[in-house]
Amino acid sequence: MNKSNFGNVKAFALNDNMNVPESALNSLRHDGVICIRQAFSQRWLDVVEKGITQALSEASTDIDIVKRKKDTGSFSVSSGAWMQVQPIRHFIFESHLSNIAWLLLETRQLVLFYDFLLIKQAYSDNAVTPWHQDHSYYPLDGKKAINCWTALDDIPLESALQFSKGSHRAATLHRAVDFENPENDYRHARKELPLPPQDQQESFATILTTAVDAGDMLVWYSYTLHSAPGNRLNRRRAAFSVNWLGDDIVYNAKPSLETYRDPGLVAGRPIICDKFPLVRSA
Ligand SMILES: O=C(O)CCC(=O)C(=O)O
Repeated sequence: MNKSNFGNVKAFALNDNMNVPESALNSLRHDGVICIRQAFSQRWLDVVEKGITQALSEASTDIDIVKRKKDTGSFSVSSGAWMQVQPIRHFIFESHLSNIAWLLLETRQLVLFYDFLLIKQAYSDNAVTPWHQDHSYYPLDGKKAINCWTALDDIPLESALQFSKGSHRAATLHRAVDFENPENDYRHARKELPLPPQDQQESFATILTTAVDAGDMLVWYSYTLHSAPGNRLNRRRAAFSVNWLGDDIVYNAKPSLETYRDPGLVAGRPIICDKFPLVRSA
């Protein structure tokens, strides 16, 4: 593989207030992604693991387990487990996570959008995450949306996420692709939007990546293009992410999954409701 256009995601440590330095925000604005080393201690990771056990034993109502052709390992995704699973609520509402999201979103209102669990089991080699923008899946206008993705296992470069540096700054919104089978047309996709580029050597000037340890957190904007390989390791590769919205976000009623909508939402209005609660305001 030609690695000439690869660089490292900039990494930061928490300060004494369990928050990130101003320089982290500057890098996020510029690159569209940052890494916070050891954002969560083992104590918090244990809380998430307890939540995963409950979510996978069918407490979570929005869960999919998929095995790709030729893989021995499956991959599982679950969204919005916080609504049913107490340890997930505990992590989201009681840890320092929302303080970090508050600072990085530069907002006067912080809204919890959804949590997302992604487990690629050992030898799920073909469980590739195609290049995509998270925003393509959202019926939302506005730019203040971030994904706070915490590694639950040590993830070496060969299984690590990759980001197109600065791609959040282009105004382009791409079409949603199918995570479960990237070769299928995604049923909720907006066909009027362009497909995201998949040829990374040709399409991206610089790809940022980094190996992570359990407890490290990547943060990126919903417009940042990113992808990940399948998991060729002989062990699980899992991550838990929490997606937050800021004060410029309004509902646009465009087609999307049930996960991202609620019957009471009105086009052009903020999305705050029981399903997408306001967590903090200035
Ligand atoms: O962890 C991964 O492989 C992909 C995560 C991702 O792309 C996402 O949560 O949007």
